[in-house]
Amino acid sequence: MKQLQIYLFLFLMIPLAVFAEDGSKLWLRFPAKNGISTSKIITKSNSATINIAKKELSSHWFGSAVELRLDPSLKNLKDGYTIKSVKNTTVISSSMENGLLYGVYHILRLQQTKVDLSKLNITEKPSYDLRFLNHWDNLDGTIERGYAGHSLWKWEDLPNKISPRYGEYARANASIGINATVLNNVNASPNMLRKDYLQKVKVLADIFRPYGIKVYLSVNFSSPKVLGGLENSDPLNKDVQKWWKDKASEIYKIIPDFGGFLVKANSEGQPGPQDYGRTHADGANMMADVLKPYGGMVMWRAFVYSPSKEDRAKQAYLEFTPLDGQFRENVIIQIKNGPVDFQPREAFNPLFGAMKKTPQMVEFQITQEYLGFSNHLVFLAPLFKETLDSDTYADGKGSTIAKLTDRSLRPEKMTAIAGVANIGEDTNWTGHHFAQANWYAFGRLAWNHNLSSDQIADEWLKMTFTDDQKFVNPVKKIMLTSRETAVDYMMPLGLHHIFANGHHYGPEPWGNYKGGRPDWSPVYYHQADRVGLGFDRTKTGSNAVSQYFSPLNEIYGNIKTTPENLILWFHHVPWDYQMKNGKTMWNELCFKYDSGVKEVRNYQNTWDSIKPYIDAERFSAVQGKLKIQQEDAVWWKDACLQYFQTFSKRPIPAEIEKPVHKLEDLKKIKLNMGHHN
Ligand code: GCV
Repeated sequence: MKQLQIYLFLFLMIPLAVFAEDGSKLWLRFPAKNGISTSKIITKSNSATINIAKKELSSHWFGSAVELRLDPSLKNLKDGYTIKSVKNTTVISSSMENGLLYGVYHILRLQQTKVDLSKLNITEKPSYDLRFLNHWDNLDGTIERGYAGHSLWKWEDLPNKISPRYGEYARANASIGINATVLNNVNASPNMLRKDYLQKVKVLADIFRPYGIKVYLSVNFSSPKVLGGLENSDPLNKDVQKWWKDKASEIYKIIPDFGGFLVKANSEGQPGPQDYGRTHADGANMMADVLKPYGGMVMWRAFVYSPSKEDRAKQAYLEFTPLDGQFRENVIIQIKNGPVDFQPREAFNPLFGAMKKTPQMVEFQITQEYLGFSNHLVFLAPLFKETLDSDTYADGKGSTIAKLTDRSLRPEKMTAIAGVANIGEDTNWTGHHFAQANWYAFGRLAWNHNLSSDQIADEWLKMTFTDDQKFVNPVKKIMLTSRETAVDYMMPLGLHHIFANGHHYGPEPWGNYKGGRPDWSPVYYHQADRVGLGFDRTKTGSNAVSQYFSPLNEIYGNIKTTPENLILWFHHVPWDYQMKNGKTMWNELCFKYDSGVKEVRNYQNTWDSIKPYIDAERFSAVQGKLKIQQEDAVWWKDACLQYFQTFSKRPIPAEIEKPVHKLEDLKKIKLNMGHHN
């Protein structure tokens, strides 16, 4: 009897388990056809990629007949495509098979978001040739700055045991046009290039290939010495050059379409050419030369800063601009959006546009190292767009970072964009259900940087949850304001890097790690004193403003013309400085922190009100995360205002919620989240 009960129980549970809304399906919730007769699919092509396209259509497409047409005359669209309604057929054309697959995902998205499918006339050309995810995954399965569990890549099991998630990962990326992936951490283990690991990488490359995704690796500059037993890794040493040449030949024998290397060199303790008195160009070019015969490329990161007296925000520019024109054709400089490090808000990196002869690409961080990990709901499309739409004035007015990096303003060369992935082995891939939207948004913007944040949020919500406007409208509002809200409760008015040491989760504006590097201490960045708050980067200070093209150098150099959302980034502002709304800087700071907290509470109320429209499981998961976010916002506000008050000596305005924590108690919090800086 007991056994029967157990069987019955199991029997009843199975359907529930199968249909549990655990987020594992991401935005890929195309309705299943379940026996409904399939639409006609016409194509002359036959390949693994086309088979995937056909399978997606036969499983999920309810519309008219579809023709997949390879058309060499569309070469100028690269892996873009056209979609046209011709009589009763939807014709997808591209000069490349990947393009046809992207076209299929496009019409499935239109179907899912209930767009009229009868008169389609669409032309899509990607903004960037290479649309990268960068995984900071270590070979031991941990992920640097990963908040969604361990790595997807099961190096111990490979090459023999294959996780079904490798294919699901490739499919999700293809559905948004991501076509390149760097599998391992930029703090790279030399072992990544060992023969046994390359055999494992090959298995992943084989799975990703039909989805149009190429594999790249981060490499450790000291590999010849550490792995090859050479005396050094000097890029001008012939033995070192030969080692890399042989390694490239070995890699391409195993993975013929291998993409190339991503390199973090002479940065945060990583080895690099400067260890031997050589330049970044010497190092990058040596690697570029060995990859060139195979069509491979080098992405050389500009995230460098040494423990010098110079303002950290100036260093990448100082090191890289003198090297302009010295890099090989197949080198591209990969530059973080801001000059410090993925802060909630930074001025854009002045290196963009400043190297006129060298291709440059943007690196964004999708994983929320500085934005509440996978606990806070922060939709990043507005942050990405803020950078891309920034006018550098490098080639005159209108020289936005988007137009410089997609090379619409400069002679054609390869173009790329990268996002540091937020993906792990968590069932829902990204920890927070809404963090999936950041993976999605990055992919969509890499494909088309002209899309609006609104459109991306709208698509994603409809695909991931429901198209019921009673859900979409209020929740979209949360998404679109969420980044500014996080800035308000963490670091308003241009404050930056006042995070707790190491893990970067909570506030630690009092952090002053004597003996360590000054630029790893929050007090270095906020410079609070009796007079005021903020980092003077004008002529009287570090003069970082001089790295911007005119008129930005003058605009940022003048406190009156600096946008107020960056005022503490560029200026040391007196506590009583009058802001545009008439408040003193101190009072404005108080109101900003307070409004951040209030906004999160509004999000909670909104979220509670949409309960009827979505599944209980994801509803309560997000509800729980919002609760944490609200508590964290209060923590940020109480810590920062009470700490800065010890300098401002001014009262917190009466209209503002009184602090609920004591500063001494907050100073004692030490989260055990590890990490070095
Ligand atoms: C991969 C920041 C992060 C580091 C990261 C580094 C980088 O400093 O805290 O974890 O290392 O950026 O981008 O190289």
